[in-house]
Parts: sequence; C-alpha cells; structure tokens
Amino acid sequence: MTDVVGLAAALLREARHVAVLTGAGVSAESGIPTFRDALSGLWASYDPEELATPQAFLRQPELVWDWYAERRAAITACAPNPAHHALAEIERRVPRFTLVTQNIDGLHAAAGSATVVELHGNIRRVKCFDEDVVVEQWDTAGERPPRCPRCGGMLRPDVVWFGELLPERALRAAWAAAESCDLFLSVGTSNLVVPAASLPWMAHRAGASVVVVNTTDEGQHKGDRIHCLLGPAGTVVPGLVRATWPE
Ligand code: BV8
Repeated sequence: MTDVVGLAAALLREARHVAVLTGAGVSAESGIPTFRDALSGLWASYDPEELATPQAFLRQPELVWDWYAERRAAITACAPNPAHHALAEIERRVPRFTLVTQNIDGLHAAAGSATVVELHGNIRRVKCFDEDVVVEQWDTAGERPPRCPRCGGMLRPDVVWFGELLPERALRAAWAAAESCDLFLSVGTSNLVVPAASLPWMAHRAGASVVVVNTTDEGQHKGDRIHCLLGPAGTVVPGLVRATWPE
C-alpha cells in the first residue's frame, strides 16, 4: 500500500486541478451511518430508497418528515472527522480544487471546505414542497410536517429524493470539474447512485488519474490510472496529505 500512497502523493503534488467526490463513507467516522447500513429503530423495517422519494412523502408525510427530523438531530450532534479536515487542507494547498459531495450532512463546510458542491442537497435546510423555496424557520412543536409560512403547503427537507432531478447548477459544476481536473479523488462512495457515480469515470475518460479511498475495492473500477487506497477515510486521507506535504 505504501507504494500506492507514494504514487498518489506524487499525483497530488503535481496536480493543477483536484476534483473530489465524497459519499457516506467520508462521514462514517463522524458517527453518521452510511446509506446502506442497516437502519436503526423504526426505520429498520423501511428501505431508504423507498422512504427517500416524493411518492413516500405524499403517501406518509409525517413518517418521512419524522425520519428526516431524527436524522437531522443525529447529524447536528456529529462533528467533521480527520478526513473532512484533510480534504479542506488539500483545498488550501492545490492550485484549483472542487469538492463534490453526495452527502447531505454539511460536514465538509463545517470542516472549512470553501467550494462544496452539494449534489443531493442538505438535511439542515427545509423547503416548501409546493413552491420549492427554502424557508429559514419552521414550527417544530406543531403539526408534522410543518406548513409553509408563505403558501401553507407542506414543508420537506431540502434534499434530492430518488426520482428527482439534481440541482442543475450543482450538476453542471460537478461535470465541469470531472472534465477539467487532472486528479480525481473518490472518497467513501459505493458508486451505486447516478448521476453522481458517473463522475469518477467521466474524469478518467477525460484523461485524469483517479484515486479511490474506501474500506473495500468492491464496486470500484480498476485499470490504468486508477489507484485504490484501502482503509478508513479518517486515516487514509490525512496519511495522503502527510505523504504529499511532509513538512
Ligand atoms: C435522477 C439524499 C433523473 C436523500 C440521496 C435503476 C437503475 C439505475 C439507476 C436508477 C434506477 N432507477 C432509478 C435510478 C436513478 C436513481 C438511482 O441512482 N438509484 C439507485 C439506487 C440505483 N437516481 C436518482 O433518482 C437521482 N435522480 O437520476 O434524476 C431521473 C428522474 C426520474 C427517474 C429516473 C431518473 C437522485 C439520486 C439522489 C438520491 N438521494 N440522498 C437522503 O439521503 O435521504 S442518495 C443517497 O444514497 C446518498 O446521498 C448517496 O448519494 C447514496 C448512498 O451512496 P454512498 O454515499 O456511496 O453511500 P453508501 O452507503 O452506498 O456507500 C458507502 C461507501 O463508503 C461504501 O463504498 C463503503 O465501503 C464506504 N465506507 C464505509 N465506511 C468508510 C467507507 N469508506 C471510507 N472510510 C470509511 N470509514
């Protein structure tokens, strides 16, 4: 593994534009269960891909609202881990950097990353289901889901559900970064959800080298200019930063 770290460090040292895609694995060591982890408690009997849809929300608005309220409370109690901080360090050291995340926990910004492209929204934000406009405050003690103060429609988490389009600006920024970077880091993602999963391979096809950081190489592409650093992101990413800039 040391030679792969050395190779990845050399790529990072020489890179002009580093693009990163993170998934739930980068937040696992902050105590946030990955999407495919068995869901705890009430949610153990639901499939997240079933619950995280507009249809589920319209069918059972209170259940879906409560699921996100519980996840939001749990996430708000979590802090960035060394992987988040190491990615913020890379951003400070390379000429050009774009961090794209599938995560909705806001931990990259909390760790000091400035350019965070949130492909799937942010659980800390709430918006009107009908008007698609973010609301700053909502009644936490009344009916669930709370009502939009402007139009009276139901409020929902400002996240992208399955079957919903990703925010146009975020997706275009992610595509542009994948097409123009010379090094693409994929950290803690199973590459199962599209269109996010296409980003590392877009970058590879455009000529970038890809470095994968994951606890397993399952589901990860292999081949020329693709390098896999196996291990927990909270250890591997800080190790890569130390190997790249040893001072
Ligand atoms: C769209 C917000 C156009 C909500 C999320 C059939 C086939 C193929 C595709 C589809 C299909 N049917 C529908 C689709 C499209 C669908 C999709 O991709 N479905 C998948 C399930 C097959 N995509 C969509 O619907 C997207 N929209 O395509 O619009 C359209 C419109 C209409 C109809 C069709 C298409 C919208 C997708 C966004 C969904 N919202 N999140 C919420 O969170 O509640 S996705 C959610 O799941 C996360 O945000 C994340 O993106 C994803 C989970 O993936 P990961 O982050 O990778 O997490 P995961 O748990 O899977 O893996 C963790 C990884 O970390 C593992 O590899 C593990 O080994 C590793 N790991 C663990 N610990 C560590 C670690 N690594 C390092 N260190 C550690 N410590």
